[in-house]
Amino acid sequence: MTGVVGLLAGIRDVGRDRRRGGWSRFAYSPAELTLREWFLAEASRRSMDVEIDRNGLLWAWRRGIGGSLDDAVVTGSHLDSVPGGGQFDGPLGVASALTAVDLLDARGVAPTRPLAIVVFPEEEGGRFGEACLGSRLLIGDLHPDRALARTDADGITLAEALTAAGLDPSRVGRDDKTLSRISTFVELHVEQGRGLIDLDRPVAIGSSIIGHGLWRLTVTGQGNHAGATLMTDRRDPMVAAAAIVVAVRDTARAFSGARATVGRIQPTPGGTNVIPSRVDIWLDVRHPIDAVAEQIVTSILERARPLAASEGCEIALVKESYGGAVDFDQALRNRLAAVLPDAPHLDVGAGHDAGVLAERMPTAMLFTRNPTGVSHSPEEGVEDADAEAGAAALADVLEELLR
Ligand code: HGY
Ligand code: MN
Ligand code: MN
Repeated sequence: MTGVVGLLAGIRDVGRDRRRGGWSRFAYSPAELTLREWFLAEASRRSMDVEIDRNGLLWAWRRGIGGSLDDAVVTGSHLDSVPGGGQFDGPLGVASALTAVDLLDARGVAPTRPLAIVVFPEEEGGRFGEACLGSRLLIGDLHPDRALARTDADGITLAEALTAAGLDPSRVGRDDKTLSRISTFVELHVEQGRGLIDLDRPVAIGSSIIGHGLWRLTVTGQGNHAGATLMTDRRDPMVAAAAIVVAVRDTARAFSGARATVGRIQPTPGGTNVIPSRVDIWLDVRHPIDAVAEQIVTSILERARPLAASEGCEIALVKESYGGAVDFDQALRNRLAAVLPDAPHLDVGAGHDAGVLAERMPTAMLFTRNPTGVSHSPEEGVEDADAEAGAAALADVLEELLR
């Protein structure tokens, strides 16, 4: 097998998660480090100059005339995953970018401008809790000290993970030199909804991304013994947390277009025969309008406080990460539409590094049909023919942008 399907087949067993099912490829974990090496090897095989920048982003360059790296057209995506995720969220964009380079070579396209593929670390925030960490460090949207101090579930900091991966944490931060090289960024990604199924098309162009925030809500009560503590003597944060999770769902239902999810809940200490002393709930709240996303969280807090109080518990809320709503550059979208006239335009509910870079340069997205419409799950899928169609569409777009 060649093309996208062949490339993805070559990494299919990297990071399989036997406990959860699906794939768990956390940033700078052995699985993702293996994928990073895979990418660098595949790019080198295509005579691309590879480098790892100060923020841990991987770059593969086809230099322009005279070896120039300026005014570059850049494509790429991420390799890290959510816990127990699918195999296409991220890697499909990277494999499609490598295949698009092959297609441009086969067409004899000899661009005068540089072409690059970039791989962003920690797009999911699955290990350190900051979504789009790599791209946000690149543009200076995330302070290095905050990022480096973030810890994973084992208490390992990003600084320690970077050091273990052979990178220098002291160099992390806004990188205007790298940003100045990029004139346009286009990311291909698996669609994470049903848009293309319902429209019966293989590839779409991105219109917008809704705003996406992560908050940590901590419920504090009284830790105690599960057997020796009478029901009348308890201040159980797990009971309060359960009521709050339902309130999160009810609040979101009251705001049209809102999404609110509790996918992660963590009792401390977490013993089977222990009433927890605290429970952490992570809120993933999204809305097309940033101010409304904030309003939703305020409403959740207003409901949560009395629910906690009725169990003799208290709550505290910390905003962990926020990516604003994005409308992709209209002029660039028009150029893509001219190249791909049959491609529908989709508003998407998932966050992407392209949404972060959109703050600093014209960016666009392409989406490849997912026949299940399910993502962040092993059920995420892409048909072989659609995978190759997506790479061909990306090659068409890159050829146009490189003119
Ligand atoms: O969560 C998201 O929207 C993306 O998959 N990181
Ligand atoms: Mn994802
Ligand atoms: Mn993704």
